[in-house]
Amino acid sequence: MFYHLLYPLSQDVGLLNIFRYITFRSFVAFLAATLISIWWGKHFINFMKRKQFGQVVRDDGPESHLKKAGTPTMGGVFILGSIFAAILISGNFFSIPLLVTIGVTLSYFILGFLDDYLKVLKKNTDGISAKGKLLWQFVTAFAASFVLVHFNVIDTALYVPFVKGPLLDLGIFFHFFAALVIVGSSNAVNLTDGLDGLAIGPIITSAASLGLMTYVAGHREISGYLFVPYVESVGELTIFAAAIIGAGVGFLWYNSYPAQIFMGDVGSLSLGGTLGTIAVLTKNEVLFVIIGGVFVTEAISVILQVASYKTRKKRIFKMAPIHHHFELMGWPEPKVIVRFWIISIFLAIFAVATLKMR
Ligand code: 57M
Repeated sequence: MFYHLLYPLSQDVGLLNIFRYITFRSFVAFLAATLISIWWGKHFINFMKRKQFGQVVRDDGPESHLKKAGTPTMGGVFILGSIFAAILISGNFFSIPLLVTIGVTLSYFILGFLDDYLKVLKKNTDGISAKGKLLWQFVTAFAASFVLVHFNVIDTALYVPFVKGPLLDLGIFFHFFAALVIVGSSNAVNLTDGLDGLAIGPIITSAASLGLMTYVAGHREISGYLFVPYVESVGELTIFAAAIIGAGVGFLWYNSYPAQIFMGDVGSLSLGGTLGTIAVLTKNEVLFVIIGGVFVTEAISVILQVASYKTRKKRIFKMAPIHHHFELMGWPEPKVIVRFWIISIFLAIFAVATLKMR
């Protein structure tokens, strides 16, 4: 809004020229998202408590989780609400990358909201069927990929870390690849969201790392200097990433152990989809496996556990996803959480460092 309303006035009021800069608008988005989410979070938690809309906890999980029953959930409502408010304040809505990323985020937000609504408010613990969720996610991801390629925002080439230029052109298969990244990221974040603050920590580090990638990819000179593919107006996603960090910090204010609220599928599915979409838009799908390494490890632990149990009737981990395995090994919940945060910080820093290793 400020960009569209105030920047044009910069002819007369020179100071308003500052709204031209992505760095300034990203700082405004970060600050706005942080303040809005801290303020909104307090009221949302009280509302969910008054309505007694609390988490239903399955009894087949770790013993320590049973006391979490009734904790308010669906915190993703105010996380994404704060993000969208911050983007409304700072974003340039003439950017196709921004509009497409908002579209994917909104679609997954609605999916997660409906799933949580059925589980938490309607006490129908199953929510939307797994097949129904996957169909919704893939249709959204395919649509986003086709729009981006159709409008020549991105090409269908595959880029990998440490290699200058495209590795190969995926052609029509790029849409399946891009959809797999977006849907996989959404579900991996969803699986990770099983301990207080465990998902939002790596979401913040991933948004910081990807946010830097969007700034570089959207800048003609810097992208050329670093041999990074230039993507027109993808720099507007730096504002989106800054808003995610701000709203994430605001959410963590309440979700830190012992959590006063969980983000719900409305938060994990949408934020995971957003990160995957940003990775596709900056041609960093493979690097995102490193950036989101905690999410990838959690998802792989489930795949391995289910495959092992189905083929050998034996478990590899005490319980999957892997955060439960460490809990059952006797690690206190806060220790599992902070150690996963430390790993995600290192992965994000390493991913940024690869920009110079091409
Ligand atoms: C998403 N949801 C948490 C909360 C959060 C195939 C199988 C691996 C699926 C998986 C599953 O059900 N995943 C669903 C994880 C749940 O959190 C809610 O869900 C939202 C995220 N989608 O926002 O609303 C529980 O997680 C805990 N929690 C916190 N703090 C937080 O900040 O403590 C969440 C956020 C909450 C709360 O207890 O109730 C979840 O764990 O369900 N299934 C599992 O993850 C189960 N694993 C399992 O069955 N493993 C099997 C096989 C299938 C691999 C095995 O190892 O043999 C575990 N989860 C549960 N019970 N609930 C263990 C059993």
